Parts: sequence; structure tokens; C-alpha cells
Amino acid sequence: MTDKKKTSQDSYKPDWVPENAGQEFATKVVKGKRITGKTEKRQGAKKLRTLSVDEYVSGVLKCDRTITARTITLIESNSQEHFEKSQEVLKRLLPYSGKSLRIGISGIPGAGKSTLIETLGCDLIGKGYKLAVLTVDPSSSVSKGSILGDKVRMEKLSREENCFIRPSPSGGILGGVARKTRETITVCEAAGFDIVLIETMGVGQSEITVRSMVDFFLLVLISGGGDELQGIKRGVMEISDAVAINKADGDNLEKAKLSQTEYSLALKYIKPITRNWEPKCYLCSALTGYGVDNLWEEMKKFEKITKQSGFFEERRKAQSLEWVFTIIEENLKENFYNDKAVQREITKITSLIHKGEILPTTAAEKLLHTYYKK
Ligand SMILES: Nc1nc2c(ncn2[C@@H]2O[C@H](COP(=O)(O)OP(=O)(O)OP(=O)(O)O)[C@@H](O)[C@H]2O)c(=O)[nH]1
Ligand SMILES: [Mg+2]
Repeated sequence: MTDKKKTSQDSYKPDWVPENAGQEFATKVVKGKRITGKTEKRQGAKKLRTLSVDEYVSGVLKCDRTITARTITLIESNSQEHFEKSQEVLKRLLPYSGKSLRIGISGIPGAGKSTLIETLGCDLIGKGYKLAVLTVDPSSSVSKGSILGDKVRMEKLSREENCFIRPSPSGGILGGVARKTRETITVCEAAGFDIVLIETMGVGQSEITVRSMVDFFLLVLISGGGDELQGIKRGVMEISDAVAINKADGDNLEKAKLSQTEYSLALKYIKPITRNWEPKCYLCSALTGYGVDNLWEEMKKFEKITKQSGFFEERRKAQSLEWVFTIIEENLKENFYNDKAVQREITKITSLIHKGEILPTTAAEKLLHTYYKK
């Protein structure tokens, strides 16, 4: 901003006003005020009363939407004080959780995941279910765009009393987002939501992370393009319990049928991820609703079969244990890289590696030694 455009201490002409403009450009911009401190302390905003652990717990159990949302905010907070309180709340909620069917929905950007959630979600609410929709998107803290988009795409669903939509926390790193999402599932279940849908963008590690927290994993694709164009790696099909070719409507229906044949064949060569369940490829249109009910019927069948065989519980237990070790690994890694002595040693080692004066194995050993000799 040039000083010339300043008109007073507190206001100035915006950038797009020509340099020598006269009074015909009446617009002035008032200087922003720097706000410091926590969100709750923002000027003009009503400070929310701090809730006790008891209030959080009883609010969630009564499915009080405001308190449920505040409990999730508590979980999403990065402060140590909030972390301890949230752990206390979660411990109390844990016995009431675990009763929902957790469904992961993944697929390439624009495949129609959010629209499918809107259509399926409204059907489920119509059938009397209570539904929670969460998203896992480690990039959302950068792009922010998808959150706004999803609110628009799930417009009808977001107005439903029995639906609770929560966008991905802006955790930045996937590990942080994953922890918060897992704990959010616990809160939603304790609040009585009997289906939890988790949408994730088909990028890198996030599908594997979502797979590790859901019972059923659905991959949403669109017709045409083939594997390369869709950016879908075989690995993602390997962790899926079903593939849905969306946008099977209008002129696209025939192409969608061809894709269904291709993917059905591809699935035959993949070892199923769930015992006693053979993943199949379905057609659907989130726009017209075609095939959506069939998808739900398959999910129900899946739940029945895996519960009867005991695999449902087995997988949940394995997921909990896996989660314990993930937390440990993340913690160790964080401690290691935050260690001052290790950081100094890394600087030295980096230059030795660049000069080719040390073997990578020796370098790693030296660093670990630096860490453990504390
Ligand atoms: N014709 C047709 N269009 C659809 C269908 N489902 C979604 N769309 C359109 O496809 C576009 C993307 O849909 P979204 O639901 O936002 O897709 P998404 O997979 O959630 O996208 P990201 O969250 O950005 O990865 C929108 O313009 C939808 O209206 C469908 O079944 N048929
Ligand atoms: Mg979406």
C-alpha cells in the first residue's frame, strides 16, 4: 500500500483506486486491527463459559449439538491444557462408543464423494438413522476451499436435525488430523450417531489412514480415463471393500457400464481385505440416486456377515492396537527430531553425507547414539 493513498490515520484508499483520483472514488478502507490472543477473546465475541469435564460428558451423552461440537473443538485444540481435559472427557465417553457402522469414502477429486454422501445421507436419515459426516483432508489447512465446497454440496444434509457434519480439523500433518478424527468418532458415537461417514481425498497416505479407522471402505471412481488418468493406484483398490462407479447417468451410463466390467475383472485378481467378503464394483449416480440404495444394502450385508464371523470385532481390536503403536511411533519421532543435541548432530552429518565422507548406516547410528546417550 502506498502512503499517497492514505487519507487519514485510520483509513486509506484501496489499491485499485487510480493514483490521482478525485472524489469520484469515494471508497475508503478502514485499517484492520491486529487481534492477539485466543479466538474466544476476540473483540466483540462473547466469551464462551469454560465447561467442566462433567458438563462435556453429559452434554455429549444427551446429544446436545452445541456441546458435542465444543467437545470436538476441545479435541482439535493443540494446547496441552485442552489435550489433558479432552483425554479425560474421552475416557468417560469411551464406554458409550463403538456402536456405529464406520464407513470410509475415498476417491479421486471430483468423483462425487460429497454428492454421494449427501444423497446416501439423506436416504439414511429418511430410514431413521442418525448420521455423522467427517472429513479427513490434511491439505485443507492450506486450501480451505474444500470445506466451503462441501458445505454447499451437502446443503440438504447439513439442514437435517439427525445429521452432524464436521469438516477436517486444520491439523496440518496427517498424523494430527488422524488422531483428532479418531477421537471425534468416539464423541459422535457416544452422542448416539449410528453411522459415521468419513470422506477423504484420494491423495497419498490419507486413504490408508482412513482405512485404519473404518469398518467398510468404499472407493468412488468415474467412468473412462483408465487407472492412470484416475490416479488410482492398485494399492487403493486392495484396501477397498467396494468400488462404486459414480456419475452413471445420462450419456455416461454406457461408459460407466464398461468401466464396471473392467474394474470387476481387476477386483478378481486382488486379495480381499476383509475375510469372507469379496469386493465388487457397483454403478451409481449421486445426482439421480440410481444405485445408491443398492450400495447401502451391500454395506448392511457386509456388516451382518462380518459381525457373524467375528471379523468385525477382530478388526476393531486390531485397529485399536495399531493406533497405540502409531501414537508411540509418532511420539518417538517427534522427541527425536526435537532434541537439540540431535538437531546439532544432524547439521554435521548432513554435510558429511553431502561430501560422501560417511556411510548412511554409520550416520544413522551416530544420531541414535546422540539421542540415547542423554
Ligand atoms: N452427472 C453427475 N454429476 C455428479 C454426480 N455426482 C457428483 N457430480 C458432480 O461432480 C462434481 C464434483 O462433485 P463432488 O461431490 O464435490 O466431488 P468430490 O469427490 O466430493 O470432490 P472433492 O471433495 O473436491 O474431491 C459436482 O459438480 C457434482 O455436481 C453424479 O452422480 N452425476
Ligand atoms: Mg468432497
